[in-house]
Amino acid sequence: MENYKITTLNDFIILKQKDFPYAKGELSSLLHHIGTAAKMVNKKINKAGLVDIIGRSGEVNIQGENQQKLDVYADEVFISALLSSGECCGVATEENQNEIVFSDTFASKGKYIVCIDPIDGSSNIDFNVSVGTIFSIYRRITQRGEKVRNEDFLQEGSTQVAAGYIVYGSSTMLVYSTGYGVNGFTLDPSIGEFCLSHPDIRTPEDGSIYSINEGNYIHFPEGIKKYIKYCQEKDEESGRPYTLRYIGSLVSDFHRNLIKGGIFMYPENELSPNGKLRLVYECNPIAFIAEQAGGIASDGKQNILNITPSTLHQRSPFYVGSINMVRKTEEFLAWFS
Ligand code: P6P
Repeated sequence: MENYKITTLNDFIILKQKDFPYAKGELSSLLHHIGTAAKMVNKKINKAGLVDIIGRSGEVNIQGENQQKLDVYADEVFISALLSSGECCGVATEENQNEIVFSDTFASKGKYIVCIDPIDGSSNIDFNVSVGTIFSIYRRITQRGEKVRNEDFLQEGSTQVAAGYIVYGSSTMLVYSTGYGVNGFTLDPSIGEFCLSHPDIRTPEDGSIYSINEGNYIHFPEGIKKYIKYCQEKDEESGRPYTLRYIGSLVSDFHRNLIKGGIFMYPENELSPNGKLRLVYECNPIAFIAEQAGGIASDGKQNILNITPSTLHQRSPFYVGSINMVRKTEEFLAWFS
């Protein structure tokens, strides 16, 4: 008899919960609700060209960026799912200036807070380029039952309880870690379930892909200019020249490099002195996944996960992926700073 055994995301969450004798299912419930919200957003994205969900909402978000209709929809769906989980007492999202406090009695007893970029790369939606959702889960610092406060959302990335992303691409995948390795689930639309497709993802220590927006070359630090030339030199022993792959959607670029090996770079530059990517809800969750898979993430000088955020929307230079490639980049930045 053929083996039709599939492990759905919910099967896996419950299975793994058994590894934690003291787990009461709170984190499991939170992850389950994130999975449900992801399916709802996926449904809209899949019809993006057909229903009135692409294009600008006419609003501008707190980043001063034109809000896409999908940004607004996804923000509302994930916030609503997190509230209904009863395990989350507040959310920080890219679309809102301040953290959202869940003041209802039930939710205010939640043990966790979530930081999320509901749709990363949303400007790509209108051109059918893949986009993603990125999330990060922490235990709250404030007492359960109290109102969540700003400091609950400004914890060092190394204290994350879990992190993950959804990539809405040729297939829709949810990849997450609770600190015990990284696992990937592919959505099977025929049964509406995320099914385990990439168990125990490990990223190669070396890769031959570098991902960076070379259009900003003249604005990069000297060390990054030199590293890009290093990637392009011929050196058979180290497999150079490397291949440049850049989709312009963090989750898609990172996911490809996580599986194949490679480095994603968004440096500080003359136009954006601290880079473009947000520490709290983009860099930290991606860094957590990278490290859990055997990779590393740096701001060019230090491990991203060791930075204590000062503000919700602060940016950071970001170098993430195969450990030997990130370390080489740090060397070039040090040599040529
Ligand atoms: P640039 C998308 O807007 C995003 O936030 C990330 O998903 C992506 O990696 C980056 O910005 C692309 O930025 O400046 O190269 O277009």
